[in-house]
Amino acid sequence: MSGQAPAVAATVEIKLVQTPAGDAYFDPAGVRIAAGDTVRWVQISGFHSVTAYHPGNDNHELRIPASAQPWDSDILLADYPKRGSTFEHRFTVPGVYDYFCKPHEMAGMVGRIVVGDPGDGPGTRPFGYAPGKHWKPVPEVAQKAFPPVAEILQKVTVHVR
Ligand SMILES: [Cu+2]
Repeated sequence: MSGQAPAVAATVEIKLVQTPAGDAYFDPAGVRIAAGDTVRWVQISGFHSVTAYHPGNDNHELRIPASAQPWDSDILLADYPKRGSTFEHRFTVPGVYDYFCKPHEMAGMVGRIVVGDPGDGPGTRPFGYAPGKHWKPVPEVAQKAFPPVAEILQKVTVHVR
């Protein structure tokens, strides 16, 4: 890769899915994008949120770059293509971003975005890396659901289901 930014920033789509059996997930669960790109989440079935792991979001563990802005879509309103079924966020700070779905975090509905190079920011650290902060821990079932950073770098897009 050259150090030059692409002339036109990309928009990458991630689906929010719930199967009739109740299985809920982001598809793809892992993506790699370039700084300046936008991710557009699209609610296909079920009701979901797209929420950054950040203390500003209900005291969750910080798992995005320290200088990046957190985001929280809250629960999206409808299935695509109805109004209120999508949410967009533009990523400008390189690093690893972990995020979750509020209704389904306990079911392991989490996702990971690598912007440019992963670096060594909060999203690359072990879960529970700062016990003194008393942040809400990432549930064990969610910890196991994140695609590894190395796999995202290798495949660019990682599907878990
Ligand atoms: Cu969900």
